[in-house]
Amino acid sequence: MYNNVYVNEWVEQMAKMTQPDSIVWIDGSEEERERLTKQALSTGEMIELDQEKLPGCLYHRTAENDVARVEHLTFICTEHKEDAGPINNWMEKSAAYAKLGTLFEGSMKGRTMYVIPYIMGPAFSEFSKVGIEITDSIYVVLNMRIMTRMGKIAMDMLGDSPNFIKGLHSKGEIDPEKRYICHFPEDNAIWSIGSGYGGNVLLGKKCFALRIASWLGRKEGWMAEHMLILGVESPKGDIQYVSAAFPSACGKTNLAMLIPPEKYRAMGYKVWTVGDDIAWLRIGADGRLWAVNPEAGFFGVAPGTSMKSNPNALLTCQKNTIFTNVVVTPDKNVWWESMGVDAPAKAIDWKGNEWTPDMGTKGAHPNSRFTAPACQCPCISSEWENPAGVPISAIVFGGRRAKVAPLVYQSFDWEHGVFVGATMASETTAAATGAVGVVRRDPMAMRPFCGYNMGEYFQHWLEMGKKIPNPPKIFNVNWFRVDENGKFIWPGFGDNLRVLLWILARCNNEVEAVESPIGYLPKLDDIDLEGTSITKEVLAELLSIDKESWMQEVEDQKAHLAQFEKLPAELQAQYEALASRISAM
Ligand code: OXD
Ligand code: MN
Repeated sequence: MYNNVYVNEWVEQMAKMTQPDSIVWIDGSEEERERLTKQALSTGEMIELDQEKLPGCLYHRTAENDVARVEHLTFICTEHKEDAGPINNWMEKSAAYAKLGTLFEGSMKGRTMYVIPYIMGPAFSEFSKVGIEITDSIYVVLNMRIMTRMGKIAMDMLGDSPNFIKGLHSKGEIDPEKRYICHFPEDNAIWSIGSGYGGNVLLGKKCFALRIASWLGRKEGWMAEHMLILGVESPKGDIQYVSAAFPSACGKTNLAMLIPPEKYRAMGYKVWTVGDDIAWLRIGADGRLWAVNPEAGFFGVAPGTSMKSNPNALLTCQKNTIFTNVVVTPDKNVWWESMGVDAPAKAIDWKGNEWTPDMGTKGAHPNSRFTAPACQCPCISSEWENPAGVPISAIVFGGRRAKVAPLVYQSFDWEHGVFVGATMASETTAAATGAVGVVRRDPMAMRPFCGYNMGEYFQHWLEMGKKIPNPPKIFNVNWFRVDENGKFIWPGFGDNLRVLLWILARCNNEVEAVESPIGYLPKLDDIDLEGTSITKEVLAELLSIDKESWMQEVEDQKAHLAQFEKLPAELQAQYEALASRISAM
């Protein structure tokens, strides 16, 4: 037990409801890690991997019915529906407590309750906040050790304050019919039951650092965003920081860990990772917007991660990593689809069954993951734990658009940039189930993660813009335009640095731009193509704006914006201005 009476009282109440056999207070020590690991290995909850090849690495398999975030079972629970808004699932607060209360009643009987104090953000930073997660899963404890700063340090930061986020998790029966991920932003509380999968149960991540934090950010004048943060170091040694929001499956982790093309490496350019998923942003004393990564680890998707697509991610997870739902080889190594190495002749798949590559089934679940400490990343920024954060020069939005969006454009100003973010969209790919090419609007990539009414969220963005004396410039990128054969035109990956350099040149007022109906476009000479197979003509194609496609885009945006009864008037005006610029083309 720790000394904080508010924590102790709450833990006692939760224990009364869930009735665990015992309570373990997590301190974050090495001795504790060893003890819990041993215990998890003895019950089979974790499997030890080859400790020579993968020192400190463990493996876990979730239930087959429990492999991803469950948006349809995720709720914002407030007193009034309008506070959750039109996009979120809503449950009335007391009804939600009652409904989940019956599921939590006695759910930890025969189990141990672990109490995990943790910090989101660097310890003792002005940005940072403390949470306590109660869980009956050792897997959760071991993952939270990687993803957050946890244990005694969090209680030292909390002191005797009542200001902590109360997270309650129980695996319950791992039954999709009895699975709920509920957020109570009015009470700083999260209740999650019936799942053992990361995004639903590592409550510091999506539940706290995005849903609850976005609510707190609005109340307290800061922002919690689904954004990577990276630094670009020039040959002169100065570093400028960019934050970027893309929907899932658009390459956020890859961009955060970008390796510059050969030519740029030779010149001395470097890219440094501050974060790959979440940014907390505040206005600094110097009038700029500053950001921290609230997390301490990466919870990355394994399939597709290779020495070609993202060597830095692969190198990050060579030790002290928890792998979930990938393939385990007979010599206790890991494998996944598109890892860039041959499939093992015979192995155990994510379901725990014998598997051979010719079976026609995937060995690793498409959403299988690695949980790895950020400090192990070869390109981790020296500033990643700076309590003051890093100053953001540019905010970048983006998505997968086969035709409509150009490679890059700059918004006219902050307000227009908020409109660009609010109408952001991505098209479904053949890799996902369902129809191909369906446009899903995902404002600021926050559709599944905004903890309150999205109309008010847009308003908050507008208010922040008025309060930041020297705001970042806002851009939109699209790495995914295709040619008439459906092939990507832009090479992507490391070559995306060429676009980032134009973005930074614009922030530094070093290059002019071409005004277009949708925003400022690069001049053809201002994106360096040397070392690529892209010609000026192809670049012109990548930057072209097709009137017909944009007429359709504007129509689609209209329907999207119409669902927000609290849409700020500024965004409606931005919409009308865009529509008339397009029709005048
Ligand atoms: C994630 C997600 O896991 O956005 O980061 O789904
Ligand atoms: Mn994410």
